[in-house]
Amino acid sequence: MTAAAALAPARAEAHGSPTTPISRTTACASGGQETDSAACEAARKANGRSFGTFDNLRIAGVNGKDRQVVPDGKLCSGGLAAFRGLDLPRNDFPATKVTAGRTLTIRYRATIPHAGEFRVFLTKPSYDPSRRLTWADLGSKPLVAVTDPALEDGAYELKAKLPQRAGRHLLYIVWETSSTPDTYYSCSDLSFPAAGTPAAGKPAVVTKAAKRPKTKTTTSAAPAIVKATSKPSAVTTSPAPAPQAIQPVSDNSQVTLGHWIVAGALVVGFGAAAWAGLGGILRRRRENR
Ligand SMILES: [Cu+2]
Repeated sequence: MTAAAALAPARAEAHGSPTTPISRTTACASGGQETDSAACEAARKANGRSFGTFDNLRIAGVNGKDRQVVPDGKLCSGGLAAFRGLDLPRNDFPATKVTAGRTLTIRYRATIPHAGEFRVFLTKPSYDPSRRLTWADLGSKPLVAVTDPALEDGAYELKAKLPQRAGRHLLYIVWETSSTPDTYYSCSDLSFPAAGTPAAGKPAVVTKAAKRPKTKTTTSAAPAIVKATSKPSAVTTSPAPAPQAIQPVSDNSQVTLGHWIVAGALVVGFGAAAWAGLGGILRRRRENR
């Protein structure tokens, strides 16, 4: 890789999003993993423009006032136009199969690590997946809040014990960084066994899940991602709530101070390396032609 490639703007704009359980941005947004799913296609259509990159759903200057800044019905997009398709109340976004009573290991991929606090919310039992997510759906307290968790293989690891739930739910993660002005938001779709399913880990869980149209499970130890391939029965276009005042939000093009520092360090580092190895690089480039 050349110094110029390493300094490409895309790097400086990269930050993070959960990959387990897979978030809607990780699934559908640019650089995502399940972008061909029907939900992602519908989300892209509703978005009316291409998605922002999957790790870049962030708002500057929130300072913990999530509920005042992010409007009800727009929690999954953070109210950002570049992600609004993710607010669609659909039951077929790629979801992760989970079990109540078990501890879920969350992997929050950090394309650029930042110090800060993660607040993990789970929708209440009353949550209706055919309606847009609101703050009231999440209750007042997070399942867990963790400051500066360990970074393992490029992802922050968080653990949350899951309370009793049935069917589709959302895990909403707020990452309020302290080393930049930004707060990151994400929706991860969860699929609990339907109500009345026997206890955790029994084969009945699999049987029940098989009722879902054409599910597909991964073979890794990570929770399986449920991929609904049929058309959803849920309404996909319920109107958004009345617009609310929202503070100016960051856009994809914004590069905050913390990232300038990262970019600056890269410039200095690569500058020194380039200076030291200039002769060698030039020779190699000639040989490569
Ligand atoms: Cu960042």
